[in-house]
Amino acid sequence: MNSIFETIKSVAFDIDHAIKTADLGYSDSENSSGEDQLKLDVQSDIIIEKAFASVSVVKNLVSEEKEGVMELNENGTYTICYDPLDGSSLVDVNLSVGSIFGIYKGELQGSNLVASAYVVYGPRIELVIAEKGKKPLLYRVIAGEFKEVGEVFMDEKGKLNAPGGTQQNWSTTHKTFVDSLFAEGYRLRYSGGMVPDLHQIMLKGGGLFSYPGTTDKPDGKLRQLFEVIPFAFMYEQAGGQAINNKGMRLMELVPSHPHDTSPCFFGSNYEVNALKSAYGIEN
Ligand code: P6P
Repeated sequence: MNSIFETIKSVAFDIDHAIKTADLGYSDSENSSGEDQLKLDVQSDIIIEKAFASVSVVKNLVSEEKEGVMELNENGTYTICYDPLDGSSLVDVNLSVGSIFGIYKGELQGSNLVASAYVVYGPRIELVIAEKGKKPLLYRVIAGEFKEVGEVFMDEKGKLNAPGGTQQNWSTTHKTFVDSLFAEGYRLRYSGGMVPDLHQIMLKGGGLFSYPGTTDKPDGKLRQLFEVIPFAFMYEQAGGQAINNKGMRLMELVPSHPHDTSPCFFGSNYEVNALKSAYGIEN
C-alpha cells in the first residue's frame, strides 16, 4: 500500500503545479455525471492515471471524470476510485480544492474499502491518509517535502456546521435541524469544496458536514465511491460518524453503478446523534 501513498504524494505536487499554471477554461467534454469538465479536471485525471500505471499493486482505476473501470495491472490487488480535482470550479476564485482517493480490495463497495486519502490544495499542500485500525495521519508540505504532522481525531462535540445543497430544496426536517445547530451557536463554515470543508471540521475539533437528499437531487450529489465512502472512513477512523438519511453507515453502501450518489452526513458523535434524533432514527 505504501507505493500507492507515495504515488499520491507525487501527483499532489504535479496537480498543485497544474492548478497554479494551467488554463482555467472549460474543455469541450462532460464527465460521467453530466458535469462540464474544466481543462484542469482532464489534466489532473491524466496526471493520476499516468502515475498509477507503473504501480504494480494497482489493478484498476475508476475516475469520477471517466465512465467505466480502467484495468492497469492484471496481477494487481487494489482498485483506486478517485476524484482527481473535487471542487475544481473554485480554482478560478482562488479557493481551496482537493483530490480524493478510495482504495478498495474486491468488489467496489464500502465494506471493501481498505484505505483512503485526500489532498488539499490550499495555502499549503496537505495530505491525510487513513488505514484500517489507525487514526488518520496528517502530512504537510514543508520545504518542498511531505512531513508527518500527527494523528487526526475529533472531539465528541464540535462548533462548525457545513450545510450543503440548495436550501430551498431541503426537507423541512433538515432545515429545522440545521437551524437548531445555528441556534446552539454553531458557526457556518461552507466553501462549496467538500475536501477543504470536511478537512476543516476534522482538524478544528469537529462539527457536522451535511449534503442531504433534496427535491432536485433526491439521492444527494456526492458520489459514493470517489467522495462519500473515502470520507466516511476518515471520519469513523477519526472517532466520528458518517451516515445517510436512513441512519445507515456510509461504509455499508453498495453502489449499483460507479457514479451513484448518496445523501451523506459526516460529523462528531454529538452532532450526528442529534441529526438521527431529528430524522427520527434510532440512536
Ligand atoms: P453545492 C463540488 O462541486 C462538490 O462536488 C463538492 O466538493 C461540494 O461539497 C459540493 O459539490 C457543493 O455542492 O450544491 O452545495 O454547491
